[in-house]
Amino acid sequence: MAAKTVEKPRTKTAPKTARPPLYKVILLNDDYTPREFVVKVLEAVFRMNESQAYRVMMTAHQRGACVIAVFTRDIAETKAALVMDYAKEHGHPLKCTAEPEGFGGSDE
Ligand code: TYC
Repeated sequence: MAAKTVEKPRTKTAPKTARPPLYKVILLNDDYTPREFVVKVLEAVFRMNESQAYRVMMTAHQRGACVIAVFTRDIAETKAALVMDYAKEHGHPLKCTAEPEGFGGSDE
């Protein structure tokens, strides 16, 4: 009987490409910034439609804060700064921060 060469099954391993850490952009509530202004800023900076922006604004209004979206660090920080600059220009104390995602999460 002819010898058979047994081929080792090749297990395909997906190349591991490191993903950049993500940052949450968080909208904070305050007692002074008008609701309509918050909605306008969210529409402009995060390209939300009015109902999406309204929902995010109301969540921050009722719970104190709301995660608007998640981006890489540069984009998150730039968008948070845009929100604050725009608010400042209009004399509103609106606050928006960028913070690393995942700390304290249960599924890491
Ligand atoms: N609380 C504000 C008001 O009653 C509205 C507001 C909502 C402000 C969300 C900030 O992130 C905010 N006028």
